[in-house]
Amino acid sequence: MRCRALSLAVVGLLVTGCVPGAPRAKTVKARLVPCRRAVGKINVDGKLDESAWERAYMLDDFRIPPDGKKPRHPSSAQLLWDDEFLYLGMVMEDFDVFGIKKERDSWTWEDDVAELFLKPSDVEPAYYEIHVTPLGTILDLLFGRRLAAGSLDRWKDWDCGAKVAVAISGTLNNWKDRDKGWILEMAIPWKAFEGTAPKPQLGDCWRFAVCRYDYSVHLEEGRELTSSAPLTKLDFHHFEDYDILEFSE
Ligand SMILES: [Ca+2]
Ligand SMILES: [Ca+2]
Repeated sequence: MRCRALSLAVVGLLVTGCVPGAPRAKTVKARLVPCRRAVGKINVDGKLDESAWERAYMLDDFRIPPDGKKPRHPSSAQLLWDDEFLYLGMVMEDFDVFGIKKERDSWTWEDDVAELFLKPSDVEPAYYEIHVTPLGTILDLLFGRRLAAGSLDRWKDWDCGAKVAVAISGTLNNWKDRDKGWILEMAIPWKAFEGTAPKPQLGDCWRFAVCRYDYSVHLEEGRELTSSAPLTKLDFHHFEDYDILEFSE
């Protein structure tokens, strides 16, 4: 959907009027985040060392909803795009990297997990959720409408077709030592969205959030849930609070 706001090149501003697919009269306040074009090839290998990543906007202010408290284990996320793929790179500090699920579309949120939410339109109710664990296990969901329209099982037929690579710095599933964290590199083909969302054009906007479940013996409460978007509820599906990703040069 077209991004309606003008003069939105300044990152991090609270902007009014940039509403994916919404009538012009409707106003929202959301942060506009540029999704810059990937220049050169990205090898999906778990190393964010391609020059393309250097120009990607860095989201490094993950917070714990709904209070916005700073997490013990910080994260950063970067998004890029080209004609074929949407790319996500994430660096997650984690003293206790944990992941045991191996089956696709299993309950990945019971492991450490990185989650990408994408909502291409404010008019259409459909949105997407893609999880990746430290084992590279994927859960991908296309929701026709928010959760009350059915359990997760209803939406998990969708296959995002992503290329995924994970790199762990530490020892997976050994809680007795202290790990450093893990990195996710992912490329999601635009063809995965065919039928529900047109491939974005320059200037289009999608709502999005990058989120995380992090389990750790080093955390007093045993887990930490964080989001790149300023969620006013502890609910990663509260897309009204997502930031807005603008597909830019
Ligand atoms: Ca790479
Ligand atoms: Ca963890």
